[in-house]
Amino acid sequence: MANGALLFQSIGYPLELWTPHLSRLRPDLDIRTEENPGRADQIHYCIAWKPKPGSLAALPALKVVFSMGAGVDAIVADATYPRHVPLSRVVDPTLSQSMTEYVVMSVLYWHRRMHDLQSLQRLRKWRQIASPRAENVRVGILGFGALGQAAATALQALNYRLSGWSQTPKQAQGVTTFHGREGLEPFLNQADILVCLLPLTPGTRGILDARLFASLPPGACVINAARGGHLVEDDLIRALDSGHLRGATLDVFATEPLPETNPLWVHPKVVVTPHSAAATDPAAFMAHVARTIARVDQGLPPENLVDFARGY
Ligand code: NDP
Ligand code: OXD
Repeated sequence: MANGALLFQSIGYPLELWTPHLSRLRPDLDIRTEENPGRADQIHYCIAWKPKPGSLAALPALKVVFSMGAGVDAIVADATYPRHVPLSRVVDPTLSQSMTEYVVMSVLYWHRRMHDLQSLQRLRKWRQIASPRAENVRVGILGFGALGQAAATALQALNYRLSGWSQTPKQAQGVTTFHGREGLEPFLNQADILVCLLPLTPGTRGILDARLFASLPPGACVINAARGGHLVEDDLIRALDSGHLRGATLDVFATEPLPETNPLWVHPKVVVTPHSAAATDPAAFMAHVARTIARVDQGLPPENLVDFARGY
């Protein structure tokens, strides 16, 4: 019998999609929900996505918090988060695969002028549009971590010219790497298609702004699959309307769901998707939770720990 309960908190998804996977792996685990949390001092593990501020601080016996997503900004933003409790995030091949699919789809869409071809189809116009060869298209990945590196590997197989930007120096075969603030400008200057896969932290909030867009080559395209807080929406609209940027694919927004009145919905150079680039796979996530609980029971540290000083 596990000597502590697990609480599902504010996950925003139907629980029945998730709990059976964990119950199968750990039938002994006392799984509780927000509706019936029981005694707070019995809860050792908590699964959270966008927890109410203060709610984790109210659990005095917590050993680990599991973020249901790769991005932990909504959890780390809670100033009352009990920092002595390790926060474990999702790093998983199924998530990397989904994000890779989204990034490859979006890069090909802008590279192969799909947006223009669809406009021509609506006008019943038979006109061919040439695209450069992939080896002449420079794709820059802003945030060269678990997801960025997985996407880069797939894009390399299609012959794109890859670069990556990270906080610390990185080496990756066939990828030109840049890091830190001083590496940002040269990285941007050579990115025909920019893919944002950064975590949202005080250092990256609002990074996709007028200054950054001005540093991209004319005709560049932007793909944001990270967080809406990275993007200054008005700056993007201005850069698109001026013709400096050719197009944008946006999966994430400052306000989600994207309000009906938001001009991005109908902008002729924007593709909107509803935060669906890469969803956490319930079976894979619960396998990670069960594995981590087993590790903690053996006195080992949890996997995929968030560094609170860095914020990701
Ligand atoms: P990682 O932590 O593995 O990678 C983050 C990368 O960003 C690292 O390379 C890191 O540098 C870099 N980075 C962070 N801060 C800075 C900075 N200030 N300057 C330069 N580089 C920086 O994260 P993941 O790849 O797992 O996930 C990335 C994000 O994708 C998540 O935080 C989440 O917001 C988003 N996401 C979106 C989904 C969707 O459906 N739209 C689904 C899943 C995730 P270094 O390597 O040096 O630490
Ligand atoms: C995540 C997400 O961070 O789904 O995993 O956005």
